[in-house]
Parts: sequence; C-alpha cells; structure tokens
Amino acid sequence: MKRVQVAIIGAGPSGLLLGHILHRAGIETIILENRSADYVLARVRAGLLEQGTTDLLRETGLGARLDREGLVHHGLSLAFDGELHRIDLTASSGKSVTIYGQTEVTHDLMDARAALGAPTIYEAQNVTPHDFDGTSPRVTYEKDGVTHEIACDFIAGCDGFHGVSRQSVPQAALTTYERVYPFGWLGILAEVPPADHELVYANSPRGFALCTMRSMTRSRYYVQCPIGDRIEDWSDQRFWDELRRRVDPQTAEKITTGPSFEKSIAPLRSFVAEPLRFGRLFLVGDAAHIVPPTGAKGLNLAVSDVRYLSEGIIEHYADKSAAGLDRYSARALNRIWKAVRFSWWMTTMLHRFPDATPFDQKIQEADLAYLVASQAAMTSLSENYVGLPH
Ligand code: RFL
Ligand code: PHB
Repeated sequence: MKRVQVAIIGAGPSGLLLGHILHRAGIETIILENRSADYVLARVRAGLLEQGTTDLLRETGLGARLDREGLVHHGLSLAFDGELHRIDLTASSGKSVTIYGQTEVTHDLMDARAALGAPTIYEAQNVTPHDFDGTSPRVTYEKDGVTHEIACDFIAGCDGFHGVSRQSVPQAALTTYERVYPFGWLGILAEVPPADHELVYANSPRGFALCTMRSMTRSRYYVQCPIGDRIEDWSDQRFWDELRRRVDPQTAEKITTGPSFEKSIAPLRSFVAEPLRFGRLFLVGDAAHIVPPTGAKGLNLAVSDVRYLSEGIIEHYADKSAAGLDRYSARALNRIWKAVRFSWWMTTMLHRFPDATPFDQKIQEADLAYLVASQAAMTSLSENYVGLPH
C-alpha cells in the first residue's frame, strides 16, 4: 500500500492550492481527481479575486503571470433606474480586487505542481475515503480497472459540492443550512472588449445582469434567467438584446457584441455544512459551502479555507501541535458565514424574485437608494467585496 502524509480529493482550486502550499512546506500529498486535466481546465467559472487571495498566491510563488495579466480594479458600478452609480472600493476600504480567471489560477497551479513533481491522478474512479474517524485513514480509487489504496495521516475533501467527501460523513454528524434561489445565471464569454473597464451590476425590471471580463479583449456577461431555461432557448442575438435592455443606456451603448464561445446556465444557491472536520477528514471549499456568485466569493472562500487548513497541517508536522487543526473548522466557518450573508444580501438586492410582493419591491429600491447615497453603506459593501481579512 502506498503512503502519503495528506491525500487530497479533487483537483479544483482548493485541492491544487492546498497541495501546492503543503509541498512547499515539505509535506507529501497526492491529489485524486475523477475528471481529466483538460476537463478541469475547460470549466469556466470565477473571475474575480480578493486581495487576500492574490496576496496568498504571490506569497506561495504564484504571482508572476497574475501580476502580468491580472486586471486590478479599484471600483465597481451599480446600474438601476436607468442610472449608473460608481462605488470606489479602494477609497472606502484601502484594497482592490483583481480580474484573473479561475481557469488561469488552475493553469498556474497545475504547472507549479508539475514543476514540483507532485503526483495528481486524473480520471481516478470511485475515490472513497475510509477510517477517518481513527488514526489510520485510507483512500481507495480505481484507475484503468485496477483498485489502488493509499494510507495517509489526513484526508482533505476538496471535491466540490457534488463530491464524495461530504457524502462519506455520517448524516447525523452534519448540520446543513440551505437557500435555493428561484432563478439561475446564464453566462457567456465573447472575444469582444468589455463595456466598461470595471464591473457593472444591474438591477432592472427585466432581471439582474452583470458585465464582467477576463481581459480587455474578452468579455464575460451574465443575465438572470428562469431556473428551467435551457441553453438552446438563448441564441446569441437574444442574449445581447436582453443584456442591453437590463443595463443603463450609457453602458448599453458601449456593449460590443460578437459570437459567444461559451454559454452555460448555473443555478444559484446558498449552502453550508457544519462542521468542517470529522476526525482526520477535513472539508474545504465548495465541498462544504456554496454561495450565489453575486458577491464573487466562492473561489475566494475556498482560498481562505486552504490558508487555515494548510497552517494547521504545517503546524501539526512542524510543532507537533494539534491547535491549528482543532481550530480549523470554527476559524473557517466564522469567515464563511460572513461571506454567505454578504452574497445573500447582494443577491437579494440585485435580482428580481418571481414571488416578490410590492412591499419587497419597495424595500429593494430603498436598499439600493440608501446604498449609493450613504458613505457608510458603500464602505460596508466595499470591505466585504474586497474580502474580509483572512
Ligand atoms: P471545484 O472547483 O468544484 O473543484 C472540485 C474538484 O473535485 C472534483 N471531484 C472529484 N474528484 C474525485 N472524486 C470525486 N468523487 C469527485 N467529485 C468531484 C471535481 O471534478 C473538481 O475538479 O471546488 P473548489 O476547488 O472548492 O473551488 C470552488 C470554486 O470552483 C467555486 O467556488 C467558484 O467557481 C465560485 N464562483 C466564483 N467564485 C469567486 O470567488 N469569484 C467569482 O467571480 C465567481 N464566479 C463562480 C462564479 C461559480 C460559477 N458557477 C458556474 C458555479 C461564477 C459562476 C458562473
Ligand atoms: C466573473 O468575472 O465571472 C464574475 C465576477 C463577479 C461576480 C461573479 C462572476 O460577482
């Protein structure tokens, strides 16, 4: 039986970053991923990194391409009632955010892992954690019809919302909290310059829209859509027409259209499973929590989880102290719930809810009007948006 110190399930940003930090600290890991590397790289998701995220990437030697290609943003705009309102994030919080796609982060992490010679098993089937309630956990998986077994000290469940790690925990040991929103986001990527140099979040009677980007020549746009819509319902023409109607006239004017090369629909949900530790199994990132993308928090939360867990594991081996590992769950959940609240609030303020009463509608309008008229409210949005301290 092969042995490593830490077996990591999942090669998304959580698993790859955890593996990277541990390897730099001389701790041996293996990553088991059920998809192919190409599949993982082709998944288009997050685009916006908090300053705490970019700081950690730089600290761990992953800053070179990020600093060359990332776009630093000092503000964002809200569009409603036909008008555009800019919020100066940096003036309010002293920090900024960076546009750098999750795909690029994943790419950099895969390259760094290959350079360190650390193993990742892609297309590993039936990955299963065992015996994590004792002192000798194991992970089994199948590859090319052969069953393999790995003995380890710890298992990190970095396998996303649908992964096996959370499902392996006895139901009675878990408490889950969930809100499912009655709409989705239809997102496209197109090789056209963005409408604005910063992001525009729009609330319109036709629903939410977001203008974001991957570079100054590649745009990412989203519109709120009914949960049952299919990609086939949305031609590029229909998408562009709908987007233009949802933003303010000034932004609509600046939208450059073109053929989309990616189009997908994502459901919106808030979800937290507690705690994050079960003996020698730890849940990290989307495996433990999901936020609606409105606050741009999902990937950033995965990164703060990884920071806390890696500190605990390093402390365990270096100082023979269990303190960091014992604290992991409570420490991560404290930050997670604040991001869950912020993402819920942004989602509630910016979307049209099919079941909203006239009272709900008025409260939403008052929320937006107060926000852009109050420095205190803009400061509160800014400190959450750029990311609460790790
Ligand atoms: P991932 O990325 O889901 O990776 C989990 C990995 O585990 C693998 N896996 C398994 N491996 C082995 N055995 C099994 N049984 C397995 N089951 C699953 C999977 O194949 C996968 O490779 O979770 P991770 O690493 O925790 O990362 C989380 C982030 O991906 C996620 O939070 C963000 O993408 C969320 N998100 C955003 N976050 C931000 O911080 N800023 C944003 O701007 C932002 N925008 C977004 C987003 C998510 C979106 N979608 C599509 C959900 C925009 C969108 C549209
Ligand atoms: C993105 O660039 O994909 C993005 C940015 C901000 C969000 C969500 C998604 O709130």
